[in-house]
Amino acid sequence: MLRRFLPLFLWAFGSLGMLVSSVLAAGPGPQAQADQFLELVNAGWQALVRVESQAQWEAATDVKPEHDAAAEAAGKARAAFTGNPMIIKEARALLSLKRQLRPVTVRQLERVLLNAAEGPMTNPELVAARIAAETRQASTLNGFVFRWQDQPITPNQIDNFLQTNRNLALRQQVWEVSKQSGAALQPGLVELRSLRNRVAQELGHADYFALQVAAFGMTTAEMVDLQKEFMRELRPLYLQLHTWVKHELARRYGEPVPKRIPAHWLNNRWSQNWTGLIEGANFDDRFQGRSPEWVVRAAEQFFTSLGFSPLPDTFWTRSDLYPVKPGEARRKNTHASCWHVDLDRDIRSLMSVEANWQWFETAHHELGHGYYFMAYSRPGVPPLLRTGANPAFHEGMGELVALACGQIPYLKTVGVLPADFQVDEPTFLLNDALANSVPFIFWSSGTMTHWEADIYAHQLDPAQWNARWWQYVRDFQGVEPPVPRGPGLCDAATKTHINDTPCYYYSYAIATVLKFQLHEHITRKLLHQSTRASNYAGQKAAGDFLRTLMAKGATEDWRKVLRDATGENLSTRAMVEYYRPLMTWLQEQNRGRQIGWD
Ligand code: X8Z
Ligand code: ZN
Repeated sequence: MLRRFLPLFLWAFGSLGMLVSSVLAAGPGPQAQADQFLELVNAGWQALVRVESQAQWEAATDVKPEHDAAAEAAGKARAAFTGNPMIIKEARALLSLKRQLRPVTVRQLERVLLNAAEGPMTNPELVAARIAAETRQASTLNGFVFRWQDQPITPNQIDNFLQTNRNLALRQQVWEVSKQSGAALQPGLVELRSLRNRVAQELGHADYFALQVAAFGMTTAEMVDLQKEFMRELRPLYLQLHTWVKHELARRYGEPVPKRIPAHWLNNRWSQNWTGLIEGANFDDRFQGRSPEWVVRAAEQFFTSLGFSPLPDTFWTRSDLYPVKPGEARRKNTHASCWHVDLDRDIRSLMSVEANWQWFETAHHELGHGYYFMAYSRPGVPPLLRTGANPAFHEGMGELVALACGQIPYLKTVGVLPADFQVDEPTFLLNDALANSVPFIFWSSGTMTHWEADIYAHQLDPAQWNARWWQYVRDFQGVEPPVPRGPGLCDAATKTHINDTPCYYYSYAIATVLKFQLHEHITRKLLHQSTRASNYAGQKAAGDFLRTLMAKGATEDWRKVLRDATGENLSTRAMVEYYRPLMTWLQEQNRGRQIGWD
């Protein structure tokens, strides 16, 4: 195994030794020293990311012990370079002279330290233990087989069942099946909580949550406060939606109106998106007769019609886009993702696309990442800064495209809806708010962010994890489990990101807020269209705007990127404005009903 990495190691450490000794011997000024140092670190970073991503790709698309072992070895190889004490020392020394350095140099040096903090080789045993535990957890997650009535059932089958079946007793069974993986994942998560925190503390971060929010230039308290602010500003709309939905579902299931919504009444395993509630806005049957391949090609076409180039050929030959075929023994990760394997043109997506609405939106979201990768993979952006302005910008691009591809005039252009399709504005807006945006904020800013802050930053005892999880689901989302969930379960861990993308989920909340700001700017200022009935197809001005924003990568502060693009700071203003007609409609519908659950 190590033979595979040996040439890379020899090159990286040989160069590093020579470089550090030359920098330490009083030589050129700080900028020239930094340029020389960063030339080496950028090259090493790109080479090692490629090797590690390739190994992780194999482990995620074909779960096998030998692939886990290779991913673990590659993770250690990367950390041996990025977390090397010589690199940390040099980056710190140069940053102490930051006033003499160009801003883009400072940004790269700060990134070097953030990367180092993920695997600081000042404590090699700790880093090795973390990488091994991460690999084991990924393997348990990716290889988990859910079972219902003694038969395996895939996540797609669970989702499709909850989307279509109206029998509450069966829904409850399937909902409980969807929680099976939590108990299997809890021991690994307990171990990882401690290892991730200790790794982050090695370079002086308070805990792993603090390390992740440092990529936004924020503290944990600032990030949690921002999420609370989102919820404060959107609460009136959420309470109206919640009230309308519980009355609607009580009618559907012939049950009394509850205070909080039982989780198995909703179609999503975590109640994060409230889909399938509005008859006139269910587009699943519009995909009958179409293939999964058509769905992914349609997502590419969204971008080419805006003037972007087609995806590289290797996207189509190397991606893993469709469910494992029946009878095939291979197990793969079933959550959608997009990968920038070589920080250049090797872009791949891992999905399980079927021809339905959910995968149509998800495929657009994933290609949002893919086109962001391509936009900043250019000579002007050093590999260390080939990432989003912050992680939420990456997700925001995916979410913006998912929003744009769901607008009725666009769907008519691409043939998903017939030209004479009619839907009235409240119905469209109601479905959009429920399925894509408003309950999602109370899940992402509320339950996910607060629970992860509790376990990482506030050291919540594992005996309390499940109770705290459901307390947040009740308090933030107004949802409750159909049956009590005991402390031996770990329902949070059934969510992919809790395991493999920790302390990240607030990025999706920010992305949701951001998508409305970008969408409003594009539709009003550039396309002179209605924000609620727009059509991006063929609009090069929208493509140019997005390309300019994305091509920056992480070379500028995200606050400046946002202000330069839209003229305003991060704000729920555009989101509240988008749903304003819906708020009026809901207040009318809910007249005389008790609003909210308290
Ligand atoms: O995980 C995703 C993407 C991949 S970055 C499919 N999303 C979040 C989720 O599914 O929980 C998109 C929005 C929320
Ligand atoms: Zn994403």
